[in-house]
Amino acid sequence: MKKALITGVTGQDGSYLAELLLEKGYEVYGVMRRKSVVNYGNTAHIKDDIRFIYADMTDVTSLIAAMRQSEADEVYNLAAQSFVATSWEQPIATTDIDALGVTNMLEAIRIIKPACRFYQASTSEMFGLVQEMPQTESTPFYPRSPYGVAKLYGHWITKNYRESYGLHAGSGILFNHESERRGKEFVTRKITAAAAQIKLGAQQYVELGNLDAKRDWGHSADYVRAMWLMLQQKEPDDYVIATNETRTIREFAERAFACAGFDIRWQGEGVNETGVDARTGHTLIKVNTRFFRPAEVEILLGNPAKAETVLGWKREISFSELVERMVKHDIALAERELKAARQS
Ligand code: NAP
Ligand code: F7E
Repeated sequence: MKKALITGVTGQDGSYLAELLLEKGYEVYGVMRRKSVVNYGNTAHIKDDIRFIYADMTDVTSLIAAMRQSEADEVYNLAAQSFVATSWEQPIATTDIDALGVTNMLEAIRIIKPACRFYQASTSEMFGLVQEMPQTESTPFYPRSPYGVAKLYGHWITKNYRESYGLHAGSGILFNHESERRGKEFVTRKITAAAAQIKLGAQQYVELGNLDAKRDWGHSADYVRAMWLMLQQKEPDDYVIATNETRTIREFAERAFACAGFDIRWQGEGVNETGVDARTGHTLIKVNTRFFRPAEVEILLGNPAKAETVLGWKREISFSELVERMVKHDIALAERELKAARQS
């Protein structure tokens, strides 16, 4: 039985990856941070199948202990301060976790079990101010946030340990991927949760930032398969995982609100732009500059040709299915929450 250690197991990707590895018969160990109230996050439904180890990416001693305890054959380093907007508010913590944390994990592997295979969660945010379209493994990097800069360090240190020590270490350069388990601060989930609340009359409108930004969105369940495939290859390497489709935030909102039964029409321009329901005339979307970023990544579009050819990876969940699944899930969740509130 293979043993895997997942950092960030309680997050969106960690939970889908844990499910996948459990299905494949792995013994799954998950790194969890100590909190004042125990919270299994997205792994609550499989918590009894995961062997949790308390550790923190900023504490190498705890990662060495996690390696010693798990004797992992594969480590998936998914832990991160992953919200780009927060990286301007907490640049040092973001750097400690997302940059130095990677070296901490690599050192723990090098000291305890150098034969262990290592996956690093790199990101399309490293392309930032994009230098070519679409982005591939050879596109030059130009990060635009403390998060992007920290992740670029993680990317390079992974490559460096591969070349210096011969570790089986590789990075997945993953473009945005969402799901029913996405954190509610990210724009997709913020929109689908709001559409559900508005449908049930629990909220009037949602405020968003830059509607013109374009993203290449896939589903997390598809993307964790690529992580696993990467560690099954004889030679370690870096791969872009993306859909080769890009859409604006405006388009995502139109689609999500349509799934909830609304028909969004846009009025006004810039910070005065609003999304109005054509049937009722109600304003459902407003722009608030509070959600603008100090520097923006205007467009991302990834070409996954290498992953498709070498790994045989293919995404299975389309953009429209992704949005529909998220909206349906959030409507059902909102209904349950409203019912519980009425009963209490
Ligand atoms: P997520 O839902 O925000 O999960 C992040 C995880 O990291 C959580 O389990 C969190 O634990 C853990 N964590 C944070 N700080 C930690 C620390 N100091 N020590 C140990 N654990 C810590 O993120 P995700 O969307 O699943 O993304 C997974 C990884 O892929 C991240 O590295 C992210 O940067 C990267 N990535 C994501 C995307 C995307 O579109 N989703 C794209 C490219 C790359 P708590 O529960 O304690 O907070
Ligand atoms: O923003 C714009 C915002 O926060 C997407 C992380 O998983 O993917 C994610 O980072 C876009 C940006 O994700 C709002 O300005 C407009 O242009 O959903 P997001 P992100 O910053 O792309 C990458 C690949 C990662 O690696 C990260 O870990 O949407 N936007 N209005 C808004 N964004 C938010 N959050 N909220 C708004 O109201």
